Amino acid sequence: MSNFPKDFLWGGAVAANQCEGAYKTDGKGMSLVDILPDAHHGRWDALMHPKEAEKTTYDFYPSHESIDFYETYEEDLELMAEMNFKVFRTSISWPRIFPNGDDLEPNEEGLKFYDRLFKKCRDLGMELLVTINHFDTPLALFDKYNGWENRKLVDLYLKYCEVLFKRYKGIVKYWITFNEINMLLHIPFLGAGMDVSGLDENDALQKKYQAAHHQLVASAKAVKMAHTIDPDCQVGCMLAAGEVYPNTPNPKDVWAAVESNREGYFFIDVQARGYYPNYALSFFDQNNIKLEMESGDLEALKDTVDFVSFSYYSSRLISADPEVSAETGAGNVFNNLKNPYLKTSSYGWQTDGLGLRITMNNIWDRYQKPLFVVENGMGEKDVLTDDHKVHDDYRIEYLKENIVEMDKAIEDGVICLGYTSWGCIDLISAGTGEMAKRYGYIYVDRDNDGNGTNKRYRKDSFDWYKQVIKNNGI
Ligand code: BGP
Repeated sequence: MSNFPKDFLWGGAVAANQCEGAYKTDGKGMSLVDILPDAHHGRWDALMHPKEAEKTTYDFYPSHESIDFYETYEEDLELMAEMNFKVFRTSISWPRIFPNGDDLEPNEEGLKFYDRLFKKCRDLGMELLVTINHFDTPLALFDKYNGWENRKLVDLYLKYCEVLFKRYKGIVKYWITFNEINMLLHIPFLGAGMDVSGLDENDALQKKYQAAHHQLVASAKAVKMAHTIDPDCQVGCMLAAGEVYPNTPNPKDVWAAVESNREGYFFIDVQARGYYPNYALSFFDQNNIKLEMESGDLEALKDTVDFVSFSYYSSRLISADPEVSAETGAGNVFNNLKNPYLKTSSYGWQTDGLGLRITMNNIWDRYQKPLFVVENGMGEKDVLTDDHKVHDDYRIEYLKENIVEMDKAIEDGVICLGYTSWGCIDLISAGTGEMAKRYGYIYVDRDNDGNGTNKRYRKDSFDWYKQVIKNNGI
């Protein structure tokens, strides 16, 4: 017996910009990520976290075609239904709906794509979990306003939300306002469509927290709007989670971990509790950060989310000692230390199933709102054999370890709505821009240079996950 409730939502997750391709089709405008190929020698490098820019290889970023999900979604969703998916997480591409971000009317052709996609999901018996903004703010809003630094984005985002909530009332049951909202502090270009390069640390912090305030207000107003338009839908926030452990029992390391954990929780504290936490107000004071607010903002923040969703790939490790911290390992954007107790993938990401249980318990204890694990998985360079098989036992092992610990977290008393593992079908990696870093149960025959048949093949993990869902987690 497992502890998963019988209506637990098993499924998988993708994001529009990493799988749809068709980047100019049917009136779509350019998004932040669509400029990557051109920007390799210019803008993009400047906008990345310097450490990330060094190690990434953006020679070819096939986001323009990606895996052509725009064309192949029917076949792909059927494969997901074959795995018994109860829910499918995707995002809506904002510039498909508002190509310039501030257009007067939405782009009907863009909406029609999501009409078809969502209908297919529902016909196959899958609920929809939809991220409203997943790293692809319209490029025009970056050029015109420097993204979320500008208050104007709040209204433009809400206009976009209103179109979605009205059109997909009764169709989309679960919404997420922003993908990994705390990433704004680490990758402000992707997270908030803004450039803070060249600024000193304090000015950059000021701008990032101002943008954060705008997103937090926009998110809270979106929650209220969604509930008014469709009282049956649920709206969540999303954290790039992963408990930060202290490197040693030295209280200085423990305190560094407390502060690092708070940096992420800051966003969710506001979205799930409805007000700025004291530690944040004090941090703003100490760093001379002055948030510009409009009257009514603090009141608006009181509309809190229905559930707390998060991505979890691994735990993190921190030291207060600058010399130790210099030896940062790889991982999901945050430069964390390598934990000697954990296994490491070829991409340097570590596996910590128990860390998922710890993270879930901590988030649950902090907010007492239902959780949703909306990203988890292992990115590896898979090999397609001559007979079109992929023996990804390493992925099965990773997922098994995480699912077993999620089961224990539920036994601990955590309420969790569902689990959508990341990149259920191979897609473009957000962090490396590669096709080769694969997370899927479904292999897509396309390489980093865009070569291949683009055919889909079931990996070993496909059959394994199908059984996991069938047996509700056993
Ligand atoms: C998360 C993003 C996803 C996804 C994932 C894996 O931060 O929300 O978009 O890509 O990380 O990261 P990567 O693609 O870099 O392996």
